[in-house]
Amino acid sequence: MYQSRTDNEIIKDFVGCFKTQPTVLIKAPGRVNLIGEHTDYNGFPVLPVSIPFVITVAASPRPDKNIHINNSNTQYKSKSFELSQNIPHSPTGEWSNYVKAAASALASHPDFKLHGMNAFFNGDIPASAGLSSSSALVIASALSILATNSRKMDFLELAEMMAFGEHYVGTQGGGMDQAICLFGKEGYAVKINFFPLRCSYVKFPENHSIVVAHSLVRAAKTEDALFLYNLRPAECRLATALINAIYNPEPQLNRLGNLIDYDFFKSYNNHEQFIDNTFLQKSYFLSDIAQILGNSAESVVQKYLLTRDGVPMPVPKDGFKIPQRTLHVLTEADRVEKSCKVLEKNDSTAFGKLMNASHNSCDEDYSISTPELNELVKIMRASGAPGARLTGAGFGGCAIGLVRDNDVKKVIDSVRKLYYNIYIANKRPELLGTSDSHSKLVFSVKPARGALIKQL
Ligand code: NG1
Repeated sequence: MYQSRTDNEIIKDFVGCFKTQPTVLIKAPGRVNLIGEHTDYNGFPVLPVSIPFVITVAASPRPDKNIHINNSNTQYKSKSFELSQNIPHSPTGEWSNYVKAAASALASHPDFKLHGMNAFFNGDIPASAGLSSSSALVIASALSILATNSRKMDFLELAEMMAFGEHYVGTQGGGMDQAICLFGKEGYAVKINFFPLRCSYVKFPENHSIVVAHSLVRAAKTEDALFLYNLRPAECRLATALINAIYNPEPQLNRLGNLIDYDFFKSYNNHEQFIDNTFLQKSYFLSDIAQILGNSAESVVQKYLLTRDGVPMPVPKDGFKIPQRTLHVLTEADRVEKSCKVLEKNDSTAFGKLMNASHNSCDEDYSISTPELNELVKIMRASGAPGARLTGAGFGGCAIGLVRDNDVKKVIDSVRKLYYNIYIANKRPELLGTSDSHSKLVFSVKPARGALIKQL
């Protein structure tokens, strides 16, 4: 996406396209995750904020079951499809898949008999940047379908439904992005807990902003990063299965987040001790896992390592890094809880330290950082950010810095000079040609409101 247009321009575009007036205008924001990376699908909390970049949709009902979608960005071709529970996928990477994800999920609701809509989309959230443009598109689509059908849905139920619904596009992510898109609040971070979904508000530090800088490495989860991303939930599923086999708890764990309810886990003094005593290898091959689980390698693949299409995921050549991944998830969950406590005291210094520790854990234990993201956080910290880290799935995309308002200009200037003009110009000059001006690559935001539904 990435195109700034006023609401009136979007409404005019809609009229030009569909020769009728829209009845509703929907806005769904992107997000930055302050802390709690890759914890959501493990059932541990996250702490994101909505940002003032949105997908806007103008839409009107149709009497039939067809959904017609157009986009102000001509790169995203117009498309029509019929609303049903089993909408055929467009080729991987096509924007219409995100609209179809929302449409298929809503069409599966037993109480809904939905008709179609005409919808015109515009977005100014940088894509493939870890700023959740994809989930904003899913939520914007879902809200448009609901509003043009005069249907209301509880936001918690909708967020959970769309978190699962987005798996339609092939990712096996958690529920953070859909929930923050609906529950974002100006001036606040949202602590989101899962299974079941719950949201509570934590005040963002006074006189601070978030500087967001794109590393220029695309993190398109429909391309290479899709495999890398899905491997992480898979490693966590394997970790859970190994823990179940080793401790044989009653009942069995569904996910790593269940650990905190079990005495065997509480009996350890710290997470490192639990990891050292539980996982005797640094890296696990399929054959190792199969042996511990008492299964064949083939059945491990079938149970834990299939993609959306039922195809086995490629197995990493150096094995699954189960202890490192588990350590990240457990320590990151603690950092989220500590962050909420220090933010309640408006202690941005302590929060910055937790952000820094989170980045290091994402880099060293979860292996989702890149040299470019590491350089960006180094520059942000050195130029005055009390904390800086990658945000979102990783493997490219954006880094964020927590920055005092008075230092925002200094940090942005440093990133422009030291990152884009020196580091990237020297090390990855091929990336410079691919993007917009620096003003769109590095900017500051404050926590913004969540999704908006406006009847016209
Ligand atoms: P992004 O950064 O939007 O790709 C992904 C997942 C989240 C969460 C984060 C990592 C989706 C839609 N989003 O976000 O659920 O797991 O990675 O914390 O899969």
